[in-house]
Amino acid sequence: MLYEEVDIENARKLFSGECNFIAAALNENAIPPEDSNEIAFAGRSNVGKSSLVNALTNRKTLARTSQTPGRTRQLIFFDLTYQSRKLRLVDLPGYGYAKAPKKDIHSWTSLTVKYLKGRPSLRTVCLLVDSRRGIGDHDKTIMKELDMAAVSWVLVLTKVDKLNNEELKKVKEESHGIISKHPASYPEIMITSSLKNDGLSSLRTYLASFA
Ligand SMILES: Nc1nc2c(ncn2[C@@H]2O[C@H](COP(=O)(O)OP(=O)(O)OP(=O)(O)O)[C@@H](O)[C@H]2O)c(=O)[nH]1
Ligand SMILES: [Mg+2]
Repeated sequence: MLYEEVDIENARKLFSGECNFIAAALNENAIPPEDSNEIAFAGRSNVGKSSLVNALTNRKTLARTSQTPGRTRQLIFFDLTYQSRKLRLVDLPGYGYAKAPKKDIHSWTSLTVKYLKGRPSLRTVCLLVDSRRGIGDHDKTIMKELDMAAVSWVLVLTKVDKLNNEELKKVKEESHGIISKHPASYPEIMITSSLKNDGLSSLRTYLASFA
């Protein structure tokens, strides 16, 4: 096997290995100790964070999903284990959904922001953007915050099953133009559909490199 094939196979094994719920944190005290490398899933409410965690791990009901924005209210920690390799996945509450919406980052839960900025075991943040909407102002604010906190992140476009080729090309170009200005961003964009399982193997392979 080529090196690349070995990486893909190892990632597949890790993500289909054991996956255990560790904690649901509503306050700082409930955040588990930093005993493994972590990957967090961030983005607007309803963008598909919980669905992506389920699709990556091939489990339909691991993380709770909903058609109504604001489903995930806590920081949810899951541990993936395969042989001696471990990776912790963190499903975050979404931003941009509030009865009285504020445009700035303060409308996101302060616990989430505190977590993202002060977690040395956090290896990277998957920043999810709905491919139909493209990158919005709120996403740009988060990108700047992550850059300033020197937390690396990767842009993940979601729900690409809803786009035709032309629309996909356009959002990819626009997104590349934006992320290229951000020093903490991974230079490649992950193009995904949790519904159709598109792009999941590449994303798993990238994330498994942090295990
Ligand atoms: N067509 C399509 N729909 C999707 C996809 N991923 C998620 N959805 C739908 O989008 C809605 C929101 O999904 P969630 O995974 O709950 O979104 P979330 O980002 O976790 O939302 P919050 O927890 O509220 O922040 C659900 O109705 C999902 O079925 C996808 O790849 N394609
Ligand atoms: Mg959710």
